[in-house]
Amino acid sequence: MIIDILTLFPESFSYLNESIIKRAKEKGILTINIIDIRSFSKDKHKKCDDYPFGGGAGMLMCAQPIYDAVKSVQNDSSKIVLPSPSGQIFNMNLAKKLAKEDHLIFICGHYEGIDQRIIDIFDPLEISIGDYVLTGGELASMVIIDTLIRQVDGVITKESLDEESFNNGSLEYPQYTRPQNFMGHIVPEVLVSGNHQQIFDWRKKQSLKKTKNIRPDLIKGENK
Ligand code: 6GU
Repeated sequence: MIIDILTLFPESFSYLNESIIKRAKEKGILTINIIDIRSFSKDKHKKCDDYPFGGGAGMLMCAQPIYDAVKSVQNDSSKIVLPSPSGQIFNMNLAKKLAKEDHLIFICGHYEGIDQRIIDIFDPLEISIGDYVLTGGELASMVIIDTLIRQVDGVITKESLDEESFNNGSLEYPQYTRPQNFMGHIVPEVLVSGNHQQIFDWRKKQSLKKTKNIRPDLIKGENK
């Protein structure tokens, strides 16, 4: 998979050089290119923002530099994503769909947003990562990319994916590692019993209990 990230803040993306994403790149499963939108500006001062027509707060990102940046990477198989607080809400299902794409282009908006004509011309998939407002699309892009990369074949083991929160519609059960006694807090007996059926049943029960408590909406299937 190739991911091109178009941004005015290329330095924000160092997180994508760490851990699982780093290994996916090393395995050749993933290529991430960070592209500076400013380098495409035809303005003599490389300006990329301006006041909104009709007035209102803040600045908007101009169409021209974004248009040229998209055109520099777009091909027939590209899917364009625009992280935006007014997009559809991101979830695991959407992450799994995006993980099947060959080429993703992320447009990171900043300031009060981007000129509507970019949306009209490219018809990007607008995705919000939740009901709150971030300063720009950079953090949201990283959240979306981090989530979808884990779903690409070969990035992490199938067992890890099967076990994690949301995959079976519930939150993950509590987990423990050594030592068995930490400051008087003892690991539940069943986990050291060696009885796999009992361990399985305990985990399932804990998972359901936690989900009922914290995310009852998941049990009712409201977020499917
Ligand atoms: Cl994708 N962008 C911004 N700026 N704010 C957000 C968001 C995205 N998702 C939730 N809030």
